[in-house]
Amino acid sequence: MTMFDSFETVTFEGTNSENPLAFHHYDAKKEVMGKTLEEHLRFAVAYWHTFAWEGGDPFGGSTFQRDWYPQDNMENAYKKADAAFDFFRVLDVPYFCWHDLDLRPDQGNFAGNLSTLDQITDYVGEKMAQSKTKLLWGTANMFSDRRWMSGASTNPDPDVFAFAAATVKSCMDATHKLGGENYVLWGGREGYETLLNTDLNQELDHMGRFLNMVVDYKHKIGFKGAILVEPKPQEPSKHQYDYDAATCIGFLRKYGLENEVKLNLEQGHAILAGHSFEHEIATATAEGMLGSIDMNRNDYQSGWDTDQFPNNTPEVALCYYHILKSGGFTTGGTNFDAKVRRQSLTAEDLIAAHVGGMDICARGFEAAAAMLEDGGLEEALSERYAGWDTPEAKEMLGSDLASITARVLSEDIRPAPRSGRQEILENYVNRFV
Ligand code: XLS
Ligand code: NI
Ligand code: NI
Repeated sequence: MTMFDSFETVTFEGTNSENPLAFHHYDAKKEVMGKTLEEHLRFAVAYWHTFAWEGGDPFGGSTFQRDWYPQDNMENAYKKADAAFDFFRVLDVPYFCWHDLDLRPDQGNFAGNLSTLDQITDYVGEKMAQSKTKLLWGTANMFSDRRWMSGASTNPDPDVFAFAAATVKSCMDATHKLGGENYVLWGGREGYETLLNTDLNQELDHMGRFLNMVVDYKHKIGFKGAILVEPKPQEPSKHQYDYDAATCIGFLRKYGLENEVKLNLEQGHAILAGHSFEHEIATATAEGMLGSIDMNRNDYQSGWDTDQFPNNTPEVALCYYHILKSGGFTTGGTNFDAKVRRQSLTAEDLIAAHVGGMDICARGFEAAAAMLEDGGLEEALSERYAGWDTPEAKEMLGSDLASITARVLSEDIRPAPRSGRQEILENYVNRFV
């Protein structure tokens, strides 16, 4: 018995259906640009928000009271896994993601953590064998326990670095064992509270060295998935080193990892960094470094990482536009790093939240595909940069300031400003969303 077993598997019923637990837009088997929506979008459920988060906030504790609480013992960890796989059945979702700590409680020492992770991932592996749901990515929670309060790989204490190395190794092994398609590192506490007690340079060097060890280990065990880092500017640390996509790309280059590590980008983190999600995605795709996405949304007024389910088609459409334009996901997918609000207590709330998120993504994705097939934005782009197709323009990039100056004088070059046509392009996008 789980809280989800009275629910049938959610099916596509189309936009005329009034059933709140049906897909109105996400038709998993529908073909768009040569692949089904299921194959394009590669949806994943986040174990932490959907099963491990108890509905607490800074002013109050658990509101959800699931029957696998308290989450401090292995018996309830197994119960939670039963519920999770029943939930995956209801959603018919192709993927899920976890942190080690979502699957089983911390044992307070590494040997205990290792053996309980082994036990629970054996169990999860058996569940996966009976289910269609696969592992999109695994990761280590190196931010909740107090041992991580001053960072993991960037901790001033080498013992914490060692504990972090052992923890990541165990989580990579577990991800590999379960056939995971990526391994993610999000550095929630890889940053600082105050520069008064922080040696920035040393911490960044340690983080670069650590990530190199992760990549070496990936090759050693023959893990074929991608290693991904997840940018976020702040929260829980006041400042996080992996601030945004551009910062991460610079970091990866500095430590020689640009061909080994890609990015897992999250909508809410983009907003916290003062960007739009499509800015982050376009920055990564421009460098061929987009790995996967954590789809959610922030409350635009609160300034926190509120991890709500997406519900804005135009925003989502532009994100998938850049993903599709770059060729779509390979190892990555759309993970709902999103949670229901703490008053949303029921099984129905949890299911409906995911159904709505999947529908919004499908709508946005189809709009993106239609825009790309129409080609209007690409045409406008090539027209805007057409001047650079001329031989003189190309030659200039290989020349120097003095010769360019001579040409400006001899040809009496006087630039004629041209419209950027922003509103016309915005109107164009609005025809599709
Ligand atoms: C937190 C992050 C986290 C990562 C995985 O803000 O989004 O959930 O995705 O550690
Ligand atoms: Ni987040
Ligand atoms: Ni995330």
